[in-house]
Amino acid sequence: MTTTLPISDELISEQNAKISAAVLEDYEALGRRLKRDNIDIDAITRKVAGFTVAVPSWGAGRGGTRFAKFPIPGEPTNVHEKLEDCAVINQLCQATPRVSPHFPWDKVDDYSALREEAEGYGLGFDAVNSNTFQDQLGQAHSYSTGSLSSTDAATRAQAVEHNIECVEIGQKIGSKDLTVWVGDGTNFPGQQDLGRSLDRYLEAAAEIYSALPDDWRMLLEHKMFEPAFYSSVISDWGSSILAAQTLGEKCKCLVDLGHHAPNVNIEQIVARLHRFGKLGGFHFNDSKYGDDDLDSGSINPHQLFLVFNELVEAEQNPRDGFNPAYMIDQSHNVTDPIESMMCSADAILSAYAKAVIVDRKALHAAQDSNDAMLAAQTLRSAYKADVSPILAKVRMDKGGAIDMLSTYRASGYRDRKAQERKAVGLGSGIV
Ligand SMILES: [Mn+2]
Repeated sequence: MTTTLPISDELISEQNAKISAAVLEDYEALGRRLKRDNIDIDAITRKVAGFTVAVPSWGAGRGGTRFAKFPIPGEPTNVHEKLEDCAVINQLCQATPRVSPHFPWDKVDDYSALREEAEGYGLGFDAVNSNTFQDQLGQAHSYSTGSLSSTDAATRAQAVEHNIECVEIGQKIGSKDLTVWVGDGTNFPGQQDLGRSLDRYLEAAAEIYSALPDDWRMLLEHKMFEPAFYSSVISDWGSSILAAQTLGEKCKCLVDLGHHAPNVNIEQIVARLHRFGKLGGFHFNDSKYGDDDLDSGSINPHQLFLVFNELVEAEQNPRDGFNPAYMIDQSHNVTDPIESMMCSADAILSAYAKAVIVDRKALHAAQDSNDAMLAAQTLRSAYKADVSPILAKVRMDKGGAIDMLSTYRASGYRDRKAQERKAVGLGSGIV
């Protein structure tokens, strides 16, 4: 199949030509600055060029809140259009070559055709996401009583069956991970027995686990609250790691930045999960108050850097293997989702690059000699570095856009799609 990318290469080159000399100038200046600290900028650039993060198929549409969704003209209305938008993101940012699908939202009749369609855009598929947090039309049993932990055996069986179907679909499209997030929980003290509901969850999850192919992983995503507001069955990393350890080797934990109480030390959770070989995935987003699903790095870029500091520490000193599935998981309520995901990929790569230039030897030495200030300043020095010339050069070298936003806007892509695509209906958003 020949590759047809949505944005013309000529436009990208034309836009890049206006600023490529400035990028190279800034890159050289940064190279000289890093060299004084014995850091080889080209080595950092190679690491950044190798870093990728998946985008969620549903992120290509405008999300929404529990209150409203405000669609934009030209928004994707099916998985094919979502793939096309994801292709734009990857073409311009050159860091998001995989799409994480969601079922049943992305169901089609022919999955090998879907895989080929994605490959035509230079895209592959990442973790498959199941959905047992909402009822689908014609579904036999309602998830109003929960899914994997429901008190109703038939509902649990239906949830298990759906997850196994997701694995089967995933095998056809080249995925290797199943991400399981359930909204199961309670709104009233005493509504459910907190111990027995976890028993039911573990028993049902074990059935999914036993259907996993050998080279697959099951990623458990915890979330403190919402939709359940008193208790959630897999509410925190403690419940998640205990469940993952109970289920077995192929079961890992997935950390979503927004799924914790405010001020929780998420970087420490990352380090803990890695310590026990259970860090399987990470969902990037940002938040101010709760599970806000705001754009990565838009509120607290320093926290993102500290998380990456632990991820890079784990990458360089893997204990029991280290191969986390990285994905952007955001809801775009007031922006064009393509713009949001390109800028988020940039924020994520920037945090990664800063974490890579941390002088780890100096950091470990300061830690071992209990020099708190020097340790903190070692991190701070990397955080303060403006790594944008590295990111811009990586994009330029890979054929992406130096200035993603202006190139995307100059392409008129969304306006074209507004003419071609049917309008999206109103409705409430996604969680
Ligand atoms: Mn998530």
